[in-house]
Amino acid sequence: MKNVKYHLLSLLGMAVLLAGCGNGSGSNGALNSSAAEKVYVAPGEQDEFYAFMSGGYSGNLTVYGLPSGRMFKEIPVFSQFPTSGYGYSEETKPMLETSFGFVPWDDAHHPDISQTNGELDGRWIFINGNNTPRIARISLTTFETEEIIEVPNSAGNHSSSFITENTEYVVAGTRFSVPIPQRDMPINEYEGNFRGSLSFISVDPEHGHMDIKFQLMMPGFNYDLSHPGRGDSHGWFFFTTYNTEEASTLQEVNSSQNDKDFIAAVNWKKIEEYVNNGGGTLMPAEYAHNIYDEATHTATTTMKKEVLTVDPLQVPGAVFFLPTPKSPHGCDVDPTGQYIIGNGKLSADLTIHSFDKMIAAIEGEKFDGEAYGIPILKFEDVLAGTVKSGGLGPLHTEFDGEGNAYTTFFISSEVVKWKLGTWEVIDRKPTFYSVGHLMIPGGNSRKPFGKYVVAMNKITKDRYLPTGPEMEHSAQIYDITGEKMELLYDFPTHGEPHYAAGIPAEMLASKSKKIYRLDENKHPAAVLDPSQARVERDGNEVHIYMSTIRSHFTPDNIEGIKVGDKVYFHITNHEQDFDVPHGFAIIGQNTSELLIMPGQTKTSVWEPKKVGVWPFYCTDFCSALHQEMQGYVRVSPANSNIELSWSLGGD
Ligand code: K7E
Ligand code: CUA
Repeated sequence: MKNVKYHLLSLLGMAVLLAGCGNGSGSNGALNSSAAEKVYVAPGEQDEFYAFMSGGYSGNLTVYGLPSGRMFKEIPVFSQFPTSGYGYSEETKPMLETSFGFVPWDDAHHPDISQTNGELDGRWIFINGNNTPRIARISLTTFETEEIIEVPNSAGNHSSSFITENTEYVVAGTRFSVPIPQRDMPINEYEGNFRGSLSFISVDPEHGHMDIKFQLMMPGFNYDLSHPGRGDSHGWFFFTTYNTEEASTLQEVNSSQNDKDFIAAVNWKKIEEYVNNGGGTLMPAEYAHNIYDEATHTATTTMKKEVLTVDPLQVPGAVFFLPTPKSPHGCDVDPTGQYIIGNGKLSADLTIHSFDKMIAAIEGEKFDGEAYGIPILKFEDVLAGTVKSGGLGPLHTEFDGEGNAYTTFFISSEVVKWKLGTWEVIDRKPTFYSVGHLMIPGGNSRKPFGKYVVAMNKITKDRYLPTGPEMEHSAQIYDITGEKMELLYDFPTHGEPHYAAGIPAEMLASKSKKIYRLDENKHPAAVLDPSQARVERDGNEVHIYMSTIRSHFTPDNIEGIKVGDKVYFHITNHEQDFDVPHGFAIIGQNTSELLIMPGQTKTSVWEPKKVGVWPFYCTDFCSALHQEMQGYVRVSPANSNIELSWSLGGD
């Protein structure tokens, strides 16, 4: 048995080698012209779908069009982004505050679009920060990050961020179990002492604001991925686990000992009821809650002090374990909510559990022992079927809404299409190479839109012109309208996309915001009329209240600044036309430029270190006279007595 496991592990390692063996030179090498037509979006025409791809280690979210594969935007979420000044401007710095201080980076994995009745509603998209556990909410009107909540008692926030059928909760599970509360203890005392928290974060239906409703304190396994129940299984949430061995060293081997780990089935409705009736224990915890206010264009941080925890043993009938083979990774639920698919990443087969059978087994109290007091259901009692795939290393599954499922295989580098209910394999197509997640627009909802599947590959190698040792990852789009999948196109993606979420363009395009209205600007330092532009000194701090419009800054020349001052440029963009931002940069600035949208106010801090006359300028080519959009700051010695003065345009 052990030999088999080692064999599988070495196969996992071999994927990299396989990828180099040119298994790409086969059937899909030459595309026919009909494939080209299917992805061709003529100049001036628009794509059919938006695709939001997680940025992985970029910490951000990228927006693409399908089928063209054109990248439209990178939305900064967990990482500072000099392109717009996100995380550098005074207004947005609070978005990156945590209980560990300012953390300007994260590893973002799983975007998920808000739902109503199990269907995409296009209001918000959520994404997890894996490393310093956080969940972000991004507006699908402004395409800006509006809120980030830190998740305490979590470490490796990976089985996140997936949402329930009516966006009641965005769910965040810990990948790594840790001591809770955190404390100084020997690592080799992990077993029985570490715990895994599963956080249910409520989402206000009106403004989307998040709040941790409760954290379920589970045994010290690794909670890898999760998905909500839907339809009949609405009210349940499913999490894959691995390292049920609770190994704390050389996990590569030691976490692969058990033939089966679990899918944890959590009846969150039951726990919600328990909590609403006063159940649970408040425990001290420190975590940041950051909210961006669109009216003031400013984010604020609130440090929260406690969190409600729930011991699963206190809520009988709320949590069960479903044995699932081979260190499962993906945990996917089909559009009807009946089937829960566990992809054992060291396996060739897929395990599909039946929700109805699970309920029957629970009602019949047919258990196969327990783990830390949580009942384990019998594998045979909950098994709906097995897909004998013939592939190796299944990771993730999506659905087309026509009764078919599509599963990625990392080791054998392919997407396999199979039928729900009969479990027969219908088609398989190679990917180039080593595919992780895949995405069908709406494929994680009751109503998938079908049409395309996008495979997100981990290894690019020979697909594009080489760019040194580092290459962008490669996505591939397949037409899935026929019985057989057809590879249409490759396109590079930014960072490492893990999951993605797609939505029909028509659901977002018409409501996409074009400008911020100047008359609605509530920023305390906004200059709503150029006549209010001014410079004020307060000790060593100088505040410059500035406005911009094509093609000048008001004021443009400023004197009386001294070395050692801290100079705040509060800049309001007076444009009220779509797509006319102005930029701002000044020599020696230790932050990034700002990109200020029409009607918006942003602030940059500059600490002049050298005497001289220093220019600033607009960084965005905004008009024929953009190159004239500039000004100067005269910086005098610290002991100078030059008075503050500025010019408003007329000399
Ligand atoms: Cu890359 Cu969903 Cu983080 Cu699998 S995860 S690939
Ligand atoms: Cu404003 Cu260039």
